[in-house]
Amino acid sequence: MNPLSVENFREEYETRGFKTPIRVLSDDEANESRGRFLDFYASNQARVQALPPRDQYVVFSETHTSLDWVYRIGSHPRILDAVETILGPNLLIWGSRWFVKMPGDKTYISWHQDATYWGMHPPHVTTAWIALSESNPSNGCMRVIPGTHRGDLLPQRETYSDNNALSRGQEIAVEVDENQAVDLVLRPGEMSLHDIGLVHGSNVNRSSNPRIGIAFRYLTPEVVQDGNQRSFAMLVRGRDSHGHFDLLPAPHKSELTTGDAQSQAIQRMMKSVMRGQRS
Ligand SMILES: O=C(O)CCC(=O)C(=O)O
Repeated sequence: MNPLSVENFREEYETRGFKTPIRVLSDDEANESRGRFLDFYASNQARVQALPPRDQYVVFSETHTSLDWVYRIGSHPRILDAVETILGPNLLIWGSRWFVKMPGDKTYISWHQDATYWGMHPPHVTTAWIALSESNPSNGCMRVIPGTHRGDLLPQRETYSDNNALSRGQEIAVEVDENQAVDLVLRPGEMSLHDIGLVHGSNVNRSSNPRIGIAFRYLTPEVVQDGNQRSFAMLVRGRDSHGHFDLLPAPHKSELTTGDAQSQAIQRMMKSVMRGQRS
């Protein structure tokens, strides 16, 4: 990107709280990753279908810590270039989560702000949501309320609703003006970036096409997370001279095995859910 485009990119993100669409994967890369995801989904389908959407994070979270092909998506140079434009040259992946809505699923995601639960200071955190299928209003694309990252955090309540893909069914407890909502329509291989404070959510998939995407949470090494327990992260660009997170190595396996890094990562994540910091 030339310096003027970098400036415009950052200005748009800072003003609206998001930037979209950004082409990051080629068609071949997106097809290959979707194929790998569908194999992963098929081998975990029984487990996924036995769980309400609220609990499916145990299968869909933190796979970048144990699956090499997921790690390759999160460390893709074009994704990191865009994230670097927002956060600067030193980048950690703190978490990842597949957000999947197959046709017929009742899964939705209530309006929420990530910052309420993650306890990150300073809030130098952005999410890259990468589409591996079409993502549009009919199959329940992500929706955002522009500019909401700039105000105070809104009150949220926990509903523990089964069909809400957030682990505690957390939702904003005041009225959200849906007339302001923007649909983040993405083609396979495109992504959006959103700020940790932005109000966002998504509706049920009412189409006959799957909606498949993965969200990576990036932060800068100076960020500190509230709480006594150290969290983990992966350094994907630059260096970490702060040491606030336990750094995990890149994975080398293409399939999950019992006792691997993902299980440990999820155990830690569940502890932070219990203390109220994770979605
Ligand atoms: O996938 C969605 O519709 C919502 C994703 C989300 O809540 C997030 O990435 O923080």
